[in-house]
Amino acid sequence: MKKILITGALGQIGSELTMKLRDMYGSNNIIGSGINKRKTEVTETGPFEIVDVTNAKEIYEAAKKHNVDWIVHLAAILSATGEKKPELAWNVNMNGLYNILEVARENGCGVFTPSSIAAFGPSTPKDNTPQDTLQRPETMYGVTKVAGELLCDYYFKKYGVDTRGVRFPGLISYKTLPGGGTTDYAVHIYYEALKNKRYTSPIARGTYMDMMYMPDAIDAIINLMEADGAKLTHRNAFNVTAMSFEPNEIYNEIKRHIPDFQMDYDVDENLQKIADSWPNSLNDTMARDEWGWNPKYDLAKMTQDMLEKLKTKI
Ligand code: NAD
Ligand code: AKB
Repeated sequence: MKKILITGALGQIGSELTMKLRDMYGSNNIIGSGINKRKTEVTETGPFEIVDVTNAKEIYEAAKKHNVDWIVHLAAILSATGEKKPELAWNVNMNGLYNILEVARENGCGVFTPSSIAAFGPSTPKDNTPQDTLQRPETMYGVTKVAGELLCDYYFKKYGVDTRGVRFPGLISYKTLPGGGTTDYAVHIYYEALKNKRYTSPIARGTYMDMMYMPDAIDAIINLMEADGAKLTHRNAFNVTAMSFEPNEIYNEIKRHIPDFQMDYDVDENLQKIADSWPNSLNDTMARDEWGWNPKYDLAKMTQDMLEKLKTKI
C-alpha cells in the first residue's frame, strides 16, 4: 500500500493522476497539494495541503503529517512561461526539486518526477532520438530538466532515494488546460475546432514533435512507479512517446470529424525557436524493455476520444 504526496496536483497531469491514484489506493492515501487551493474534484475528494515547493518546511510538514512513502513531484514552470520568466523557472524547478529530494532522503520516500523532451537541444540527434545522447538544451526549462535528471540520479546513487522518471512529450488532455508549454497548440486546436471551426497555429507547418494522450501518460507514471526497481537500469528520465506529428497532420485528422474546420498559421517566433530545438521523434525502446511501456493511443484514436469528451465538456 502506498501513501503518496502529489505536488502541483491541480495542474494538467496532477488533476487526472490524483483522481486515478485515489481510485487505486483509496482517497485518504493520496494527498494532493498545490501552491493555492480552489474548489475542484481534487480538493473535494480527499486530503489536500497548500505546499509551495520552494518552501522546504511546507513540504516537510505535509510529508510528515500524512506519513507518506512516495512523492510525485509535478510542480513546475513549463517551457514557454520559463522563457518569459527564467528566474522563476530556475527557482521553482531546481530549488523545488532539491527540497523534494531532501525531504524524501530524510523520510525514506520514493520520488517520481517527470523530465521532458525539453531536456534535449539542437545538437541532439533529431530523429529516433536515443535514450542516452547529447543533451545541451537552450531553454531555461530544458536546463532545469536535464539538471533535474542528473540530480535525481545523484540522490539514488549517493543516498539510495528511489527516484524514477520519464521524459514526457507534449501531453494532450481535455480535463485541465496545459500550463504554458510549447506543445500546448495540440490541445488548443481541439477546443477551437469545436467552438469556432477555425484555428491559427503558432507552430509552423512541418514542425514535428512527440506527443501523448493523457491516459497513456497516467499509465506511464503508475507502471514505472510499480515496476521492480531491481530491474531498472536507467531509473530516471526514460524516453517515452506515443506519436509524432506536425500541425498539418493533426489538422487533417480533426477535419475527418469536422469537415468545415479551417486552419491558418501565425507563427510565434519564441515558441517556434523552442520547438525547433526539440527532437522530431524519440526512441523509447528502453522504457518498453525495462518496464513494459506500451501506449494505447495514436493520433486517430486520440482525436476521436478528445472530440467526443470535449463536445460533452464544452
Ligand atoms: P502544469 O503547469 O499544468 O501544473 C504545474 C502545477 O504546479 C500548477 O498547478 C502550478 O500552480 C503549480 N506550481 C507552480 N509553482 C509552484 C510552486 N512554487 N509550488 C507548488 N506548486 C507550484 O504542469 P503539468 O503539465 O501538469 O506538468 C507536470 C510535470 O510534468 C512538470 O514537471 C512538467 O515539466 C512535466 N511535463 C509536462 C508535460 C506536458 O505536456 N504537460 C510534458 C513534459 C513534462
Ligand atoms: C512544454 O511544451 O513545455 C511541455 C513539455 C513538452 O515539456 N509540454
